[in-house]
Amino acid sequence: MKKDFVSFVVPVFNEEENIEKIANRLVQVGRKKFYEFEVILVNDNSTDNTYAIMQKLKKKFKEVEVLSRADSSKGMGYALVDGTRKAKGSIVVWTMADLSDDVLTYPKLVEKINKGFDLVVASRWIDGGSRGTLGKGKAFLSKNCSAFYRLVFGLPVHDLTNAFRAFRKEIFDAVQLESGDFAISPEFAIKAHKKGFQVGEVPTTYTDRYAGKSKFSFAKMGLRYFSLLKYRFY
Ligand SMILES: Nc1nc2c(ncn2[C@@H]2O[C@H](COP(=O)(O)OP(=O)(O)OP(=O)(O)O)[C@@H](O)[C@H]2O)c(=O)[nH]1
Ligand SMILES: [Mg+2]
Repeated sequence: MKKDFVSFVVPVFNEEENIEKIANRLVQVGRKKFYEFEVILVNDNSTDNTYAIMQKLKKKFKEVEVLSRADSSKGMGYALVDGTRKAKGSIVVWTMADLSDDVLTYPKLVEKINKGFDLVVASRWIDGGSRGTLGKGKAFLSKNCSAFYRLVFGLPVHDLTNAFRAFRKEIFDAVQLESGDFAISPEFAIKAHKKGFQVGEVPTTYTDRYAGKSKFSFAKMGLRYFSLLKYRFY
Protein backbone atom coordinates (compact mmCIF):
# COMPACT_ATOMS: atom_id res chain seq x y z
CA MET A 1 0.00 0.00 0.00
CA LYS A 2 1.49 3.35 -1.05
CA LYS A 3 1.41 6.26 1.36
CA ASP A 4 0.09 9.64 0.11
CA PHE A 5 -1.22 7.82 -2.94
CA VAL A 6 -4.87 8.34 -3.88
CA SER A 7 -6.78 5.61 -5.73
CA PHE A 8 -9.98 6.70 -7.43
CA VAL A 9 -12.32 3.73 -7.91
CA VAL A 10 -15.10 4.26 -10.48
CA PRO A 11 -17.88 1.69 -11.13
CA VAL A 12 -18.87 1.81 -14.78
CA PHE A 13 -21.79 0.27 -16.62
CA ASN A 14 -22.95 1.50 -20.03
CA GLU A 15 -21.49 4.98 -19.68
CA GLU A 16 -20.21 5.57 -23.22
CA GLU A 17 -21.32 9.20 -23.09
CA ASN A 18 -19.62 9.91 -19.76
CA ILE A 19 -16.57 7.69 -19.41
CA GLU A 20 -14.14 9.87 -21.31
CA LYS A 21 -15.24 13.01 -19.45
CA ILE A 22 -14.93 11.45 -15.99
CA ALA A 23 -11.49 9.98 -16.75
CA ASN A 24 -10.25 13.37 -18.03
CA ARG A 25 -11.69 15.08 -14.97
CA LEU A 26 -10.06 12.68 -12.50
CA VAL A 27 -6.67 12.75 -14.21
CA GLN A 28 -6.76 16.57 -14.15
CA VAL A 29 -7.74 16.74 -10.48
CA GLY A 30 -5.20 14.07 -9.58
CA ARG A 31 -2.31 15.80 -11.35
CA LYS A 32 -3.18 19.15 -9.82
CA LYS A 33 -4.10 18.17 -6.27
CA PHE A 34 -2.44 14.89 -5.32
CA TYR A 35 1.13 13.75 -5.00
CA GLU A 36 0.48 10.36 -6.62
CA PHE A 37 -2.76 8.80 -7.82
CA GLU A 38 -4.45 6.23 -10.04
CA VAL A 39 -7.89 5.96 -11.62
CA ILE A 40 -9.38 2.45 -11.58
CA LEU A 41 -12.33 2.06 -13.94
CA VAL A 42 -14.36 -1.04 -13.11
CA ASN A 43 -16.56 -2.31 -15.95
CA ASP A 44 -19.27 -4.96 -15.68
CA ASN A 45 -19.76 -6.27 -19.21
CA SER A 46 -21.13 -3.00 -20.60
CA THR A 47 -23.14 -3.66 -23.73
CA ASP A 48 -22.37 -0.32 -25.42
CA ASN A 49 -19.03 1.21 -26.45
CA THR A 50 -17.85 1.82 -22.88
CA TYR A 51 -15.23 -0.91 -22.73
CA ALA A 52 -13.57 0.10 -26.01
CA ILE A 53 -13.33 3.70 -24.79
CA MET A 54 -11.90 2.50 -21.48
CA GLN A 55 -9.10 0.70 -23.34
CA LYS A 56 -8.34 3.87 -25.25
CA LEU A 57 -8.19 5.85 -22.00
CA LYS A 58 -5.79 3.34 -20.46
CA LYS A 59 -3.43 3.90 -23.39
CA LYS A 60 -3.80 7.66 -23.19
CA PHE A 61 -3.18 8.10 -19.44
CA LYS A 62 -0.50 6.28 -17.47
CA GLU A 63 -2.61 6.77 -14.33
CA VAL A 64 -5.67 4.93 -15.68
CA GLU A 65 -6.23 1.24 -14.90
CA VAL A 66 -9.04 -0.83 -16.35
CA LEU A 67 -10.69 -3.70 -14.57
CA SER A 68 -13.30 -5.80 -16.28
CA ARG A 69 -15.38 -8.05 -14.11
CA ALA A 70 -16.19 -11.24 -15.97
CA ASP A 71 -18.05 -12.39 -12.88
CA SER A 72 -21.72 -13.28 -13.24
CA SER A 73 -22.50 -11.20 -10.15
CA LYS A 74 -22.99 -7.83 -11.78
CA GLY A 75 -23.52 -4.77 -9.59
CA MET A 76 -22.16 -1.44 -8.47
CA GLY A 77 -21.34 -2.77 -5.00
CA TYR A 78 -19.34 -5.73 -6.32
CA ALA A 79 -17.52 -3.42 -8.74
CA LEU A 80 -16.55 -1.03 -5.94
CA VAL A 81 -15.28 -3.90 -3.79
CA ASP A 82 -13.21 -5.46 -6.59
CA GLY A 83 -11.80 -2.08 -7.64
CA THR A 84 -10.87 -1.22 -4.05
CA ARG A 85 -9.09 -4.56 -3.59
CA LYS A 86 -6.88 -3.63 -6.56
CA ALA A 87 -6.18 -0.12 -5.25
CA LYS A 88 -2.52 0.65 -4.57
CA GLY A 89 -3.15 3.79 -2.54
CA SER A 90 -3.42 4.27 1.20
CA ILE A 91 -6.43 6.52 0.46
CA VAL A 92 -9.31 5.36 -1.75
CA VAL A 93 -11.97 7.65 -3.27
CA TRP A 94 -15.21 6.16 -4.61
CA THR A 95 -16.68 8.33 -7.33
CA MET A 96 -19.34 7.76 -10.00
CA ALA A 97 -18.87 7.62 -13.76
CA ASP A 98 -21.90 9.77 -14.59
CA LEU A 99 -20.23 13.03 -13.48
CA SER A 100 -22.56 13.44 -10.51
CA ASP A 101 -19.77 14.20 -8.04
CA ASP A 102 -18.50 17.73 -7.50
CA VAL A 103 -14.87 18.30 -8.56
CA LEU A 104 -14.21 20.68 -5.66
CA THR A 105 -15.07 17.95 -3.14
CA TYR A 106 -12.18 15.58 -4.07
CA PRO A 107 -9.41 17.54 -2.28
CA LYS A 108 -11.73 18.25 0.67
CA LEU A 109 -12.37 14.54 1.21
CA VAL A 110 -8.67 13.70 1.12
CA GLU A 111 -7.74 16.61 3.40
CA LYS A 112 -10.15 15.37 6.02
CA ILE A 113 -8.73 11.84 5.84
CA ASN A 114 -5.29 13.37 6.37
CA LYS A 115 -6.64 15.12 9.45
CA GLY A 116 -7.25 11.71 11.05
CA PHE A 117 -10.66 10.52 9.83
CA ASP A 118 -10.98 6.94 8.58
CA LEU A 119 -14.03 7.36 6.34
CA VAL A 120 -15.30 10.69 5.04
CA VAL A 121 -18.60 10.80 3.15
CA ALA A 122 -19.58 13.55 0.73
CA SER A 123 -22.76 14.95 2.23
CA ARG A 124 -25.59 16.73 0.46
CA TRP A 125 -27.63 17.16 3.60
CA ILE A 126 -25.43 19.47 5.69
CA ASP A 127 -24.68 23.20 5.55
CA GLY A 128 -22.75 24.01 2.41
CA GLY A 129 -24.04 20.91 0.62
CA SER A 130 -27.04 20.56 -1.67
CA ARG A 131 -28.98 18.12 -3.79
CA GLY A 132 -28.11 20.25 -6.82
CA THR A 133 -30.08 18.81 -9.72
CA LEU A 134 -31.03 15.56 -7.96
CA GLY A 135 -34.78 14.83 -8.21
CA LYS A 136 -36.99 15.46 -5.19
CA GLY A 137 -38.02 11.80 -4.78
CA LYS A 138 -34.47 10.46 -4.58
CA ALA A 139 -33.44 13.31 -2.29
CA PHE A 140 -36.35 12.44 0.02
CA LEU A 141 -35.35 8.76 0.10
CA SER A 142 -31.70 9.53 0.78
CA LYS A 143 -32.33 12.15 3.45
CA ASN A 144 -34.80 10.00 5.36
CA CYS A 145 -32.81 6.77 5.14
CA SER A 146 -29.78 8.66 6.37
CA ALA A 147 -31.73 10.17 9.28
CA PHE A 148 -32.99 6.68 10.12
CA TYR A 149 -29.44 5.22 10.13
CA ARG A 150 -28.27 8.11 12.30
CA LEU A 151 -30.95 7.30 14.82
CA VAL A 152 -30.56 3.51 14.80
CA PHE A 153 -26.77 3.24 14.57
CA GLY A 154 -25.69 6.56 16.06
CA LEU A 155 -23.77 7.43 12.91
CA PRO A 156 -22.40 10.96 13.11
CA VAL A 157 -23.00 11.86 9.42
CA HIS A 158 -26.00 12.98 7.36
CA ASP A 159 -25.67 11.33 3.93
CA LEU A 160 -25.28 7.56 3.98
CA THR A 161 -26.62 6.66 0.56
CA ASN A 162 -24.10 8.68 -1.42
CA ALA A 163 -21.36 6.32 -2.58
CA PHE A 164 -19.09 9.32 -3.10
CA ARG A 165 -16.54 9.20 -0.27
CA ALA A 166 -12.90 8.71 0.73
CA PHE A 167 -11.45 6.24 3.20
CA ARG A 168 -8.24 4.71 4.41
CA LYS A 169 -7.61 1.46 2.55
CA GLU A 170 -6.83 -0.21 5.89
CA ILE A 171 -10.39 0.20 7.17
CA PHE A 172 -11.78 -1.37 4.01
CA ASP A 173 -9.59 -4.39 4.68
CA ALA A 174 -10.99 -4.54 8.22
CA VAL A 175 -14.69 -4.81 7.28
CA GLN A 176 -16.47 -7.47 5.25
CA LEU A 177 -18.94 -5.96 2.79
CA GLU A 178 -21.69 -8.05 1.26
CA SER A 179 -24.04 -5.73 -0.66
CA GLY A 180 -23.57 -6.11 -4.40
CA ASP A 181 -25.80 -3.13 -5.14
CA PHE A 182 -26.27 0.49 -4.08
CA ALA A 183 -26.72 -0.58 -0.44
CA ILE A 184 -22.93 -0.95 -0.27
CA SER A 185 -22.75 2.77 0.64
CA PRO A 186 -24.71 2.73 3.91
CA GLU A 187 -23.43 -0.79 4.72
CA PHE A 188 -19.81 0.37 4.63
CA ALA A 189 -20.46 3.42 6.81
CA ILE A 190 -22.50 1.43 9.34
CA LYS A 191 -19.88 -1.31 9.64
CA ALA A 192 -16.98 1.14 9.85
CA HIS A 193 -18.75 3.05 12.62
CA LYS A 194 -19.59 -0.14 14.52
CA LYS A 195 -15.91 -1.15 14.40
CA GLY A 196 -15.02 2.14 16.05
CA PHE A 197 -13.51 3.86 13.02
CA GLN A 198 -13.85 7.62 12.82
CA VAL A 199 -16.53 8.56 10.29
CA GLY A 200 -16.82 12.19 9.13
CA GLU A 201 -18.33 14.24 6.32
CA VAL A 202 -17.72 17.21 4.05
CA PRO A 203 -20.43 19.11 2.15
CA THR A 204 -20.97 18.45 -1.53
CA THR A 205 -23.35 19.45 -4.30
CA TYR A 206 -24.84 16.74 -6.48
CA THR A 207 -25.36 16.82 -10.22
CA ASP A 208 -27.88 14.36 -11.60
CA ARG A 209 -26.78 12.50 -14.72
CA TYR A 210 -27.57 14.33 -17.94
CA ALA A 211 -26.42 11.55 -20.28
CA GLY A 212 -26.96 7.80 -20.21
CA LYS A 213 -29.47 5.61 -18.45
CA SER A 214 -30.12 5.30 -14.71
CA LYS A 215 -29.59 1.92 -13.04
CA PHE A 216 -31.39 2.96 -9.87
CA SER A 217 -34.73 1.38 -8.92
CA PHE A 218 -36.56 3.49 -6.37
CA ALA A 219 -38.83 0.83 -4.87
CA LYS A 220 -36.16 -1.86 -4.76
CA MET A 221 -33.60 0.38 -3.13
CA GLY A 222 -36.06 1.73 -0.57
CA LEU A 223 -36.55 -1.82 0.66
CA ARG A 224 -32.85 -2.70 0.46
CA TYR A 225 -31.87 0.37 2.46
CA PHE A 226 -34.42 -0.55 5.12
CA SER A 227 -33.14 -4.13 5.28
CA LEU A 228 -29.78 -2.86 6.58
CA LEU A 229 -31.49 -2.62 9.93
CA LYS A 230 -30.30 -6.21 10.39
CA TYR A 231 -26.80 -4.89 11.18
CA ARG A 232 -28.27 -3.48 14.39
CA PHE A 233 -28.29 -7.04 15.71
CA TYR A 234 -24.81 -8.06 14.58
N1 LIG B 1 -19.45 -1.91 -12.75
C1 LIG B 1 -20.73 -1.56 -12.57
N2 LIG B 1 -21.07 -0.27 -12.42
C2 LIG B 1 -22.38 0.03 -12.24
C3 LIG B 1 -23.41 -0.93 -12.23
N3 LIG B 1 -24.60 -0.30 -12.05
C4 LIG B 1 -24.31 1.02 -11.97
N4 LIG B 1 -22.97 1.22 -12.10
C5 LIG B 1 -22.25 2.48 -12.04
O1 LIG B 1 -22.44 2.98 -10.75
C6 LIG B 1 -22.60 4.39 -10.77
C7 LIG B 1 -23.94 4.76 -10.18
O2 LIG B 1 -24.99 4.26 -11.02
P1 LIG B 1 -26.18 5.21 -11.50
O3 LIG B 1 -26.94 4.52 -12.54
O4 LIG B 1 -25.64 6.54 -11.83
O5 LIG B 1 -27.07 5.27 -10.20
P2 LIG B 1 -27.68 6.54 -9.52
O6 LIG B 1 -26.68 7.62 -9.41
O7 LIG B 1 -28.35 6.10 -8.28
O8 LIG B 1 -28.83 6.91 -10.54
P3 LIG B 1 -28.81 7.94 -11.75
O9 LIG B 1 -27.68 8.87 -11.61
O10 LIG B 1 -30.15 8.56 -11.70
O11 LIG B 1 -28.64 7.13 -12.98
C8 LIG B 1 -22.40 4.80 -12.21
O12 LIG B 1 -21.04 5.12 -12.38
C9 LIG B 1 -22.76 3.55 -12.99
O13 LIG B 1 -22.13 3.45 -14.24
C10 LIG B 1 -23.02 -2.30 -12.39
O14 LIG B 1 -23.83 -3.22 -12.39
N5 LIG B 1 -21.68 -2.56 -12.56
MG1 LIG C 1 -25.80 8.44 -11.01
